[in-house]
Amino acid sequence: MAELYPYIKKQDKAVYKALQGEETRQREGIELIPSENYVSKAVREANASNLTNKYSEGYPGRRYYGGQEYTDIVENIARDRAKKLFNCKFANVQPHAGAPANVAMYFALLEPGDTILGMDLSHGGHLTHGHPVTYLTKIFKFVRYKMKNPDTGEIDYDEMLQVAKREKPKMILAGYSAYPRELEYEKFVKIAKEVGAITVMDAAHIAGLIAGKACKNPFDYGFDIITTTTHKTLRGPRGGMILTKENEEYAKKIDKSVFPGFQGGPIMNTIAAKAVAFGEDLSPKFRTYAKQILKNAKAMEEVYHKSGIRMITGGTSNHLILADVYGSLGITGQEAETVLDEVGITLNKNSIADDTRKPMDPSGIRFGTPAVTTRGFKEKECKRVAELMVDAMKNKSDSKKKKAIHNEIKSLCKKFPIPEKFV
Ligand code: DSN
Repeated sequence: MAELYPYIKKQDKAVYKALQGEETRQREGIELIPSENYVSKAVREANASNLTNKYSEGYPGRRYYGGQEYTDIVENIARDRAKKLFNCKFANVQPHAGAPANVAMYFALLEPGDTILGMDLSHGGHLTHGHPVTYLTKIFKFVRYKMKNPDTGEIDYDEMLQVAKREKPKMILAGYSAYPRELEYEKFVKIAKEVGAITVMDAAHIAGLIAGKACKNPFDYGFDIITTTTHKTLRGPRGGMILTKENEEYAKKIDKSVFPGFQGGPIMNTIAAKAVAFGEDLSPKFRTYAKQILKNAKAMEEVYHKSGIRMITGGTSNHLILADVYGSLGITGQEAETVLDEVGITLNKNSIADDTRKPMDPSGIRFGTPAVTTRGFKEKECKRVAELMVDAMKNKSDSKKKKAIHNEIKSLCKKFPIPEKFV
């Protein structure tokens, strides 16, 4: 293996050893966690750049410290590219991650005590959409809509309308971390208009699919706000972003809420990495990548169908699959995660809709294709990986079989090394 971190190697053996181990893990294993991906060397260079030395509180042209001639350039590039990618008027690229982006967005647009209508958490919603373990529930009132039927996945828009009329939410939230279907954004907007609510899409999982035109853009259907992380399908550094379609008042409130409301100095090296990633995302190659993610997920869906494994919503129309392995194979989500780890496949256990098992050992597994598609996998390889997954789960105690599967996974990874550049 080429020497990756020569300075760390000389100075700090303990950290070096861990980074090298992680390098091997990433190279030799298959990454199916649907919220993970690989970034280009250019994005990594920007993220490790000299901007880590700089404080830049404020926004371009309006900073609290001197020496901002280059940080302003970088932040403006990131903002302009983000606006182009999502076809909107305003972008705040300073949120440190997805959760802080959502928190800043709530406080920008709502008052304490206001009501937010979001997806039932067990049906695919996210912690920051009002899980009782978060402090957000001490400040705002969260009310819920659900899927009509977890086996088909259609959202119950009639229920959404009823709850909206009854509860008068100030905000209607779409966007989920474990929901494998496209959304009918026009229905959200219609209901929001009826009750005077703001529409927000938490697009963290599918932002790259929207930017790459493989999924619909909520702004085209009248959504007001999109929040997202930048490190999933967008293939950028770990970070967050808030986009506003056209309402300048919302955008101003969001800027004030991110800084000084919630954050101090922006992480300018990460903002440079966001700029570089968004530059890559604007390339025609990125559109091909986004479409291939969907085709690869469909190829895996086919294998799960054939194997008789229940998938929540019946399959997938995006990058991820949520499979009820406990109901179908009698293996818990935790057991499946562990056995797949043993054969070099990383994914996560996940609760399924209305799960009767506990979150730390739920009935399901969640997996997706963004990272393997970056690696160059097409339908053929994804189908094979799905077959190997099913084989491993069915033979969880057969060490000989698991060794053979692990060897096949390793040789597949060798054939498809992690790429260094995307444009
Ligand atoms: N942790 C992210 C995910 O895996 O979906 C969401 O926060």
